[in-house]
Amino acid sequence: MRKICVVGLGYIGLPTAAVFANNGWDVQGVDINPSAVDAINKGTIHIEEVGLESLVSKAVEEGNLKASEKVKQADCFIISVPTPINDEHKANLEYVKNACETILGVIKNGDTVIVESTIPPRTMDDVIAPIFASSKFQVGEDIYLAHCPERVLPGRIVIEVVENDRIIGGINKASTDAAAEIYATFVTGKLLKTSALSAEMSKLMENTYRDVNIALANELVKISNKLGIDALEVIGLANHHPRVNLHLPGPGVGGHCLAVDPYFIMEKAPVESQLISNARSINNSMPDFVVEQVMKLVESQKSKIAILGLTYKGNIDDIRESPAMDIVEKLLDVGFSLGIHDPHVSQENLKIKNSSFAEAIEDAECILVLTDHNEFKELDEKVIIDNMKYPRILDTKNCLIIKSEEITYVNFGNLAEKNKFITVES
Ligand code: SAJ
Repeated sequence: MRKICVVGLGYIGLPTAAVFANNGWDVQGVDINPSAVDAINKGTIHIEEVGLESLVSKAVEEGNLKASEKVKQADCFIISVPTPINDEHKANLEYVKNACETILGVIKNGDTVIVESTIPPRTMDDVIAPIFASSKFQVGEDIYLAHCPERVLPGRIVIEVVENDRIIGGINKASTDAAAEIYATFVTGKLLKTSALSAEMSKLMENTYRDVNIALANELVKISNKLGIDALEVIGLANHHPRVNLHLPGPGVGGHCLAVDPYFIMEKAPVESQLISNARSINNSMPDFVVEQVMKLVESQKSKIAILGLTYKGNIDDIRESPAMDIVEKLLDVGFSLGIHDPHVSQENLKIKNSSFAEAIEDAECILVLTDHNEFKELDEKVIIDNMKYPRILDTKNCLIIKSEEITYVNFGNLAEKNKFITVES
């Protein structure tokens, strides 16, 4: 049985390890977090992902998946550790470099090292290859190196890791072929063979494409607000064109991918990446824009606002880079008092209080919807009318269905129109 060692057992590494283990590989999972290692060895998981627990417990039970804190000898190594950005918006490659250094201690002739972590362009050639070149091995001849970025969507990881087409970018042809042969053991999508450099850039451009297009939709909202146009209607109409796909506006762009990956390109070519950089600024400006709109809907800067949703998108529990968290801070800085409700986020992950819906809206002058969780689509309108000071809603995700005319419903389509008509009762 061939051996594979997966370094980093997070949202990507653990599903990858489990899928390999269920497809004929002897898998060693490695993580620096002892409680993750412990949980996995018991056949349980430390993260939330649909279908993952049964995959892990089957693999552990059959003896094909073991976790530890140390890298062990294997025929293939997969690096799936985080590459966060620092305060200067530069990629922090320390985790990836450390993983390479530890692999260097056990690697042997004929082995393959695959980096799945998202990395800035040229990282394989300029950072990773030199680490292995410092050993006794000829890189690309004795050992093989490839970048094979993942493109899975949280909530569908277990399915997409198998079914999605996969980019396989070796630092030379022998490396590409070696990595492709490894993924061929379970990927049912196409294996797209290329260079490491093209693989790095393609991954970054996929997420940058979305970030730039979301910025365009957000800019449309600001323009429409100024000119008295319904931006959401315009998007609907324009998208009837067979070759147009305007994205959806929102309170900003969050998550660890779209809000991060464009910076990896900007870091390497700052002068050339003007559009990408502007798109980042536009999306980063949305929390301020939302706060400005809230100010127009309330009586004073000490009013109570009810926040619905903290996660970076709907129906997940992830608050990383979430614009909602940013908006909460900005509203608190202004002096508003907040009632906060997010049924997907547990209190232990928050410094602020996560209340029930009823408690959050009690006496509030405005509900501010920041995430499109399914639970928010049909709210109890009577509870809103009976318990709020003024029944007003600003829905930045355009996800609510409001029937009652007693409730003032504002979204990014009717912002300009509603702002004109709202008067504060004394
Ligand atoms: N958003 C909008 N308007 C839209 C679409 C999204 O404002 O029209 C916002 C969301 O609310 C959220 C953010 O963008 O704040 C990102 O959400 P997302 O669902 O687009 O992306 P992620 O970050 O959950 O996952 C992405 C995916 N990439 C693409 O769809 C190109 C996924 O396939 C990648 O694997 C993942 O990034 C990654 O790891 O790179």
